[in-house]
Amino acid sequence: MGLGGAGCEAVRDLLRLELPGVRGVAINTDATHLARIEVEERILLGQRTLKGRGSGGDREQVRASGEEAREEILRRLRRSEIVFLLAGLGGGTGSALLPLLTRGLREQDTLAVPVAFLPFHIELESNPERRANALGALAELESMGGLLLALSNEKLRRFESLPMPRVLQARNAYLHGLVASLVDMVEHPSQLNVDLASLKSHLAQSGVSTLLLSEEHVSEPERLVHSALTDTLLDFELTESPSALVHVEGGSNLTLGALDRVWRTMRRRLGEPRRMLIGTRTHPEPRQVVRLTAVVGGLRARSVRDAMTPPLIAPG
Ligand SMILES: Nc1nc2c(ncn2[C@@H]2O[C@H](COP(=O)(O)OP(=O)(O)OP(=O)(O)O)[C@@H](O)[C@H]2O)c(=O)[nH]1
Ligand SMILES: [Mg+2]
Repeated sequence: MGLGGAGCEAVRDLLRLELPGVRGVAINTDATHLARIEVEERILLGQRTLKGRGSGGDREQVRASGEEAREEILRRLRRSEIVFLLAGLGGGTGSALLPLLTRGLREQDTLAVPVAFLPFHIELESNPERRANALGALAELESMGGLLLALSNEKLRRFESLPMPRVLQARNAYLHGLVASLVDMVEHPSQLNVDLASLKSHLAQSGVSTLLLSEEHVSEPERLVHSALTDTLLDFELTESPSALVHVEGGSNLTLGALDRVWRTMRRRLGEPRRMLIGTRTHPEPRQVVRLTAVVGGLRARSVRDAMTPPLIAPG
């Protein structure tokens, strides 16, 4: 589900990549923008008050329209097992709807995964309204706990030599990997099974959690964990009491020894998490590549604090 301009564009682009069993919903207050988003379902919000022209950064007004439309939107999503909600934070629409609908979905026991694109720091530093919208939405999401995927635009700087459309493609490919692996993990049974119910109960006991993903050669279990923790576009830092769900997927050549090294490395790198749930799945044929999907809890989005620290106008 895409919320607001950036969120809707991301959903459209994500669905151009293969994602079986996933359908797209776009919600915006901007009718012209919404008309350009080709997904299964489109919802124009706040027609009466905002006249289809977007909110121009007015989070409060969108929140009021969102409250009014909440039951109707949630009703349409009642049969979905997992809902990923995508929004660029900083504007009015995405920033208002992301916490509102995440909360609503969780109240109806749907696994809601908010994906927040955090603005560039220059936007936070140079635009007090964007900053207030983004930080307000993020603080609300953090206070709810559960899964939160915060993708900082600032981290996209690692692609700075690429043209902007290619940068967004790279971000969407990364996001596609996260969505596909979470869906895959809970949809397909495995030897040490992680189903939707066990994921939900893990999340309920874990505070704010994020999703990590990596792939490495089957002979490199330590590196698999290292890549998952460091090679991420997500913005987070560990707090005092982490927890982890660690799911490893490989071929028929994946040994118990290799699995054990993944589990132990993860445990050490997280500083002895108070709770760790393990899952594995092996395919009938041998595979050179092993995939790690981890849900790590007890986090905070790093950008919240970072963004709070620099003064709005730097001296000099
Ligand atoms: N990564 C990325 N970020 C974007 C893009 N467009 C906008 N953003 C970010 O998303 C934030 C929100 O912008 P929009 O999505 O246009 O805002 P909106 O939710 O539609 O809200 P209003 O238009 O104010 O009602 C901005 O601060 C940008 O940082 C995009 O194409 N890609
Ligand atoms: Mg907009």
